[in-house]
Amino acid sequence: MRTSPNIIITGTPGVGKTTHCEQLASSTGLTHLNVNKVVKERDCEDGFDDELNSVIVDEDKLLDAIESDLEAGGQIIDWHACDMFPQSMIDLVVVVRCNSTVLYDRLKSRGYSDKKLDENMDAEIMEVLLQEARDSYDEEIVVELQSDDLDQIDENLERIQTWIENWKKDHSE
Ligand code: DAT
Repeated sequence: MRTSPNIIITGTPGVGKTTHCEQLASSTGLTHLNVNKVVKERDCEDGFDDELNSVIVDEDKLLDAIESDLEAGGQIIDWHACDMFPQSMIDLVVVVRCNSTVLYDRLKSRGYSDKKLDENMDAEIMEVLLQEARDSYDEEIVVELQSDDLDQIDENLERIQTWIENWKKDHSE
């Protein structure tokens, strides 16, 4: 049994996943599992999508690479998809959301191509990641948190930290 929870922080690129994960890892001692890094370091790439200018991930390889970490628990998973992780290994799914105008500016400043920018804007407006989370996990463990400004980050972090403390209390022997 895990003594520390596994949490997915998901959402459209640019909403603030990595910012949340880094701060949570430093305040809670849990591990920031940056899937982007794992994909590169553990050779989980399965080609390149030229149109989207992004790596195609071999999900089986990725799952093999992180299986022991998930079993150990205490992982904060930072990834723009959530349906590949086994339900039994996940305790909380946070879908980070962002206002379209704010998100547009963040993605533009990353130098995204028009196509990539449009696709991501559409995904956020159509709530693609929120729907994926709701389709893949029990609704009680899926939480939607807004991340337009710094105050909201603080509020979100406080909520998640409290949730982690309660989870640990509930799961201690
Ligand atoms: P993601 O990991 O979802 O791609 P990120 O954490 O890298 O997103 O954040 C993208 C940029 O936006 C980065 O420069 C930090 C900034 N940012 C994220 N959330 C924010 C917030 N709530 N308020 C202000 N800036 C934020």
